[in-house]
This record gives sequence, C-alpha cells and structure tokens, in this order.
Amino acid sequence: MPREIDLTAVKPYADHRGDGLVQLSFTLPVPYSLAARKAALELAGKMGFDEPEVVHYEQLTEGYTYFVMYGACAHTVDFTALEGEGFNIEYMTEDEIESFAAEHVGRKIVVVGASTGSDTHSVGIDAMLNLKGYHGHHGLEGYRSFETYNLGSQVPNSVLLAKAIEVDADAILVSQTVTQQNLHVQNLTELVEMVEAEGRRREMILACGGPRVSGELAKELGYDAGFSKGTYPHHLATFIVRELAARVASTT
Ligand code: B12
Repeated sequence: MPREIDLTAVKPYADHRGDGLVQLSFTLPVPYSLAARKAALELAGKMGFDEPEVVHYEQLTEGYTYFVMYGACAHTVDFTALEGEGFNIEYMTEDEIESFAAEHVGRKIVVVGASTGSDTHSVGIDAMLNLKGYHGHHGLEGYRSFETYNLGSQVPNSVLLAKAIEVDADAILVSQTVTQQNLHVQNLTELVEMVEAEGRRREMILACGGPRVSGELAKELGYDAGFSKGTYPHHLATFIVRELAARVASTT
C-alpha cells in the first residue's frame, strides 16, 4: 500500500518518497582540481542540499570545471497552497475549441504574431501559429476558427501593431526568447504602451510567450496572459476563445 503523500510538504524523490534526491549540474570558473571539487561540495551544501556528492567533474576549458552532482534537498513546498485559481486550467482539445468558437464567437478569430524587437528566435511563435504546430499539435493556422498572420522574427513593435490594426486583430501574440539585460521586459512593455497609445488596449487580447515568460510576469507587464515552456497551440487557443467569448458576452 503506497504511503500517503503529504502535499503540504512536497520534495523531490528518487529511490524513496521523501529522500529529496536531486541531480544538478553547473560550471565553476576555477581550474579543474581537488579544490574545485571541494568548492562544488561546499556550494551545494549552501544551496540547501544534504549529503552532496560529486558524481562527475571535468575540465570544461582552461580555468573552468564542470560538475554533475547529487544531493538531498532539505526544503519542501506546500503544494496545497498552489492549487488556487489560475493553476488548474482545463484545456480544450482542438475539436472542442472549434465547437466552442463556433457557438460563442461565431466568426473567424484574427490573430497576429511575431518574435519582436531584435529577437531572432522564431521557433516558439511558429510552434503556436504555423500549421505544422508543435509535437503533433496543429498551430492555430490549422484551426477553422482562426485566421492567422505570422510576421516572423525581428519584427519591430510598430510593424506588429500596424498589421494588427490593418487586419482588425482580436489578439496580438508576441514571442520573446532573449532575456539578456532584461531585453524582453523592455520590448514587451513597449508594445503595451504602443497599443495603449493607439487606444486599442481594451479591444485586443495581448498574449506573450517564451522560455522565461510566466503568467505572472506577463500580467505585471500589462498582458492578458503569458505562456512558457511546454505550451501547446491548443493551450493558447483555449485561452483566446474563452477570453473572446467572455468579451463578446459582456458587450451583448
Ligand atoms: C535555435 C536557437 C537559436 C537559433 C534561432 C533560429 C530560429 N529561427 O528561431 C539561432 C542560431 C539563430 C540563435 C541565435 C541566438 N541565440 Co539562440 N538558441 C536557440 C536554441 C538552441 C533553441 C531555441 C528554440 O528554438 N527552442 C524551441 C522552442 C519551441 O521553444 P520556445 O521558444 O521556448 O517556445 C515554447 C515556449 O516558450 C512557448 N512560446 C514561445 N513563444 C511563444 C509565444 C506565444 C504567443 C505563446 C503563447 C507561447 C510561446 O511555446 C513554445 C512551445 O512550447 C536555444 C537553447 C535551447 N536549447 O533552448 C538558444 C538560446 C535561446 N539562444 C540564446 C542566445 C543568447 C542567442 C544569441 C544572442 C547568440 C549570439 N550571441 O548571437 C542569438 C540571438 C540573436 C538575436 N538577435 O536574437 C540563449 C538565450 C539566453 C537568454 N536567456 O537570453 C539560449 C537559451 C542559448 C543559451 N543557453 O545561451 N539561437
């Protein structure tokens, strides 16, 4: 009989529940040596790992040492406190989205997306919008209920907004990958300011995504939603059709 899991104090497990075992890897800017190994063990202890163990270390390049370690995480989190609103979204399937959109919106939903600013990473926005989609899930281009415009990468915010206005878009979708010097924050913020300056904020859904974008960050920056790693097109489509249906309902 499996032991009850205490969801108020969750920690990783490997061999036994509650052993806290974690594999971690990192590089230290010190020469490959026994002192480097000792430094890694000390650091892992300071990170909150009990009984840290170096299972592999090697010189990465001169003056740098790479480590693979195990350690038992001493900390826990209260999972029950995280089960509130916003975390338990039930996503619709593609078919359910099509039926929902036909019933509650009743016309094509127009979306315009791009990877903006100097950001050249286009795989994320392509995954959401292009027919081939992501991991066997169609992008929105493959949905009957959507009309999509994917402007590609390195698109200035002004160009993205101009296209959204031209095609009377219901939603603007932005992808941001490069986060060095908080470039993504500046870039995402600029778009919101431009949309507001055009007086279009209330009529357009704004959603952004990227490996270091979170729902919390997106909302903080003035977006309606933010999506990160592991997002599939039907997650985004579920959000858009529900949001649009709510807006349609509130204006009729
Ligand atoms: C492929 C790649 C490139 C290609 C991009 C080709 C292309 N056409 O996109 C090339 C070689 C051009 C490139 C260039 C650079 N890259 Co690069 N690149 C990558 C790499 C290997 C994979 C990125 C990727 O395609 N992931 C797959 C997609 C599917 O994942 P995703 O983008 O996260 O998208 C998912 C979610 O985030 C979300 N999502 C994303 N966008 C959106 C949008 C919406 C609306 C929604 C709803 C969801 C959503 O859904 C997607 C599916 O689940 C990563 C490393 C890595 N392994 O991740 C580095 C990486 C992203 N690159 C990096 C860097 C630094 C660069 C360069 C600056 C390097 C340089 N010094 O020149 C340049 C960028 C130049 C520029 N001006 O932007 C860093 C970014 C570091 C940072 N945090 O800032 C990374 C992490 C590598 C690293 N470890 O240093 N890169």
